[in-house]
Amino acid sequence: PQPIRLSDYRPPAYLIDTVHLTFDLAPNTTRVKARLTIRRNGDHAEPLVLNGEKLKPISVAIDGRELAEAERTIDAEVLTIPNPPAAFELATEVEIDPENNKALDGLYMSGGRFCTQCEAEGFRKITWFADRPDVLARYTVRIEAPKSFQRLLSNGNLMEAGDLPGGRHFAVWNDPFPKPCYLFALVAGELDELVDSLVTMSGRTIDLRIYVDPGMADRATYAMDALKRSMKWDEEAFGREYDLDLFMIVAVRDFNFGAMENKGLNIFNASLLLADPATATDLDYERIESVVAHEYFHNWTGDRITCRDWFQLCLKEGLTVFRDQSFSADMRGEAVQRIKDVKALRARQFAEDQGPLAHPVRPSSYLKIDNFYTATIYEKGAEVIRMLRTLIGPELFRKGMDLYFDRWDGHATTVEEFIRCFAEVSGQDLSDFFAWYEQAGTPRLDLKHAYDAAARTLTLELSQKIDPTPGQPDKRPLPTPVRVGLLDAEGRTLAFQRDGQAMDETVVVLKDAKASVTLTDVDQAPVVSALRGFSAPVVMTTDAAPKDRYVQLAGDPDLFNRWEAGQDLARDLILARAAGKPDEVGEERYAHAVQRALADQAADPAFKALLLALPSESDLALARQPADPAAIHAARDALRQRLSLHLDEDLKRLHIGLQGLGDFSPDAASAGRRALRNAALDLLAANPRSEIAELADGHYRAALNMTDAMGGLSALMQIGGEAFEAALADFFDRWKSEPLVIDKWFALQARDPADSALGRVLGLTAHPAFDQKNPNRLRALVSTFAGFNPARFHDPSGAGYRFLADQILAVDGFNPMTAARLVEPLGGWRRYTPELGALMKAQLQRIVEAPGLSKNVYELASKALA
Ligand code: B3K
Ligand code: ZN
Repeated sequence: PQPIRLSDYRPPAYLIDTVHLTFDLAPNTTRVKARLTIRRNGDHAEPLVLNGEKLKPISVAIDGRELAEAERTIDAEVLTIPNPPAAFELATEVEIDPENNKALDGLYMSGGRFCTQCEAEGFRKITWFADRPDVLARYTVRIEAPKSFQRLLSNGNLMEAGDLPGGRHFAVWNDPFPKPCYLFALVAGELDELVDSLVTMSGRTIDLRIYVDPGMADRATYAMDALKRSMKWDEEAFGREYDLDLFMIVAVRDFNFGAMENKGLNIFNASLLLADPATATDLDYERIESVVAHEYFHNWTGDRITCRDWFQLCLKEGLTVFRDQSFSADMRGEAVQRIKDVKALRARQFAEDQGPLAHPVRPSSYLKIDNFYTATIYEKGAEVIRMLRTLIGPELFRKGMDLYFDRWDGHATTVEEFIRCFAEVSGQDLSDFFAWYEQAGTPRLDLKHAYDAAARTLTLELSQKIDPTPGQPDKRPLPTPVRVGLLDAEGRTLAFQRDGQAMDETVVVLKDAKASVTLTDVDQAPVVSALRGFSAPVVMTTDAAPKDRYVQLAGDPDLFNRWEAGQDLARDLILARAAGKPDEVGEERYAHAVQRALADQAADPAFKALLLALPSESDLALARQPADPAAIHAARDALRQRLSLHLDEDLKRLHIGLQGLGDFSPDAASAGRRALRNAALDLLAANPRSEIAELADGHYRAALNMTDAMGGLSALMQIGGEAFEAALADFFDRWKSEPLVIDKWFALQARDPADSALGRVLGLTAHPAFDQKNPNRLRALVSTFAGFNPARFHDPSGAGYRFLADQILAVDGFNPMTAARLVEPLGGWRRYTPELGALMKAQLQRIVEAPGLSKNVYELASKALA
């Protein structure tokens, strides 16, 4: 297969100004009529080529005249019309089969309802169209269906609705804002409605509606609340007001990813929309809040201003993630949010960036764009924007955003044009900065410090290095902002001067491969607190002694670095033990420091919960190679046991003291207390004694909400045995009619590191509730196992790898997009011991050689092998 390249971009040969669609909905035989007003773009004699896949042609007419077969050609991918007029109306009719569309791309059915997913290239499975993001049109959509499909929804405003003969009805929608076809949406079916409204900053009243499965409207109240807060926040933080009179969200059960920002009609995976205390955890609430915000924020960064081509994906995704992270920080506290975002970045993006699937934030070629909805484009894309704001400052950043909105509203544009806005408002040359978009790989930054007591100066020597990544052997230095503060031996802020200015904190920008900065007026040999707030997405090494980390863990005013110091200490201790050189004294000292940090009355419980969690096994596997997952697991467990013993009294006290009283509230403070209480139980379970087994069982049985129920169940899982089996059975029985809760039941077992768990996981594919066709269920078992259970996934027999490959190949037969998203865990094969690496590689080879493989899976599996 031939890759598509950024350098091959050409403006569209024809533009489409208006689109009239008529849907006659039927599960197996939906008819789609399209009337497109088309005009030639520039002076040329090129044919009109429209995308169309899996469409049964009924008719093709230009300006009312049906085209003869010789006047057009139709193949499996395109409709071609040579020599069309300069401006004309194209009328087509096709038939499609939504019910048998198990790829969940285009128009398909979920739970007996019609729904769509068009990004990136699903619209071509609905009708013939220029399926590219730089063709913007105004849409009018008429939907006709039997009345059993109660709600008929599409983008924009409802113009007309009514009855038709034969028990049928119709609705007509008009979207006044020009949009690319990937933002088209249609939903039809029986749905309950939650209604609310919001008055915008200019005094307009917006009608807000969330549609969910019958009986579930109560579970949408939190999403509605998050939507209203998002709308207000975007007005305050970015001056962005909502534009249509109506904003709708629909929840569906079968969805390939999280949610979709279709104009005025967002479609969500039900798992990211529905919540109540009994069925959703605090983490679910947190994700719902952030994804509702993310999709809403796309209205400006994505919909009003969209991407010229799919290489520019980060233009809308990185920016919108940056916006949703900023929103969540305002809702839930900056430090805690930042720590969580960085943990996710390291877990997903760093692994990607250091392996065969590494690609730049703006890639330059692809086979299937669906494969590029990655942590690099989303999360690293957001980090790049965050650095931009750090480099030019928040005021100029906001000015640049205003200019961007002003200049590009209603258009499809590029990352260059976006960056140009900030260069203009700041007067800075940002051409070097642009390399962050073009260069893959995680920079490695090293910091050395030298204090001169006589001169009272501190010299910081910074250097950076980026390893080669596929297709990019040589790297240039990247302008990297490093936020730095100094602490005295007691952890108090130590003021200093830079360029004659007194300050507590400064941003050193490392522009070249090396830089040296001298701070003056430094009273004593300081502890250097560098890369505060994780000011750049790099791996940093320093010459700091462990004692400096202890000072930071005890009191760095930068809470990110306070947490990071604990992680660094724990990582070194675990890796030393995994290498057969345990540092028992260091482990005791660490446990003692954590104990003191826990005792800090001023600290936020959510922060303390994060402090209690050791670096993840995958994080540790990245830190030293070749990685031996079994040794890492055992070493991490040993440190957990030591912490558990050392903190026994404290943990028990926390567990009792934080017991929730009164009604459940999903707010951040309450969630933080639950998080700390469950983290305490989790750590207690690392050192199982009968009293702890009873405590965990009691915790599970007394749980009044899903957060605590899962906390109890997961502690019982660590302990194992009959109490766990009984609770697991009880949980299934209690929740068997709630698909989102049963997903948790599968995911929990997939995470079980016990030796016996591999057999259980393999067996669960035969469970009557397992369903490969439902992406949530599939991911609950398969992705959780491959991504979050390194001890069992990397079983020396290779059975874990074989299991993953079996699932990929089976799912690829009907849903290539979702199958491809399962490939990544095998991509790390070079990082593991040679024995494991060979077994992983063998499964990748088996995948690549499988007959009839999709382009999606082929692209990732072949790159992973290369
Ligand atoms: N834009 C969608 C993702 C679509 C994925 C297509 N393969 C959701 C989001 O990022 O908001
Ligand atoms: Zn997005």
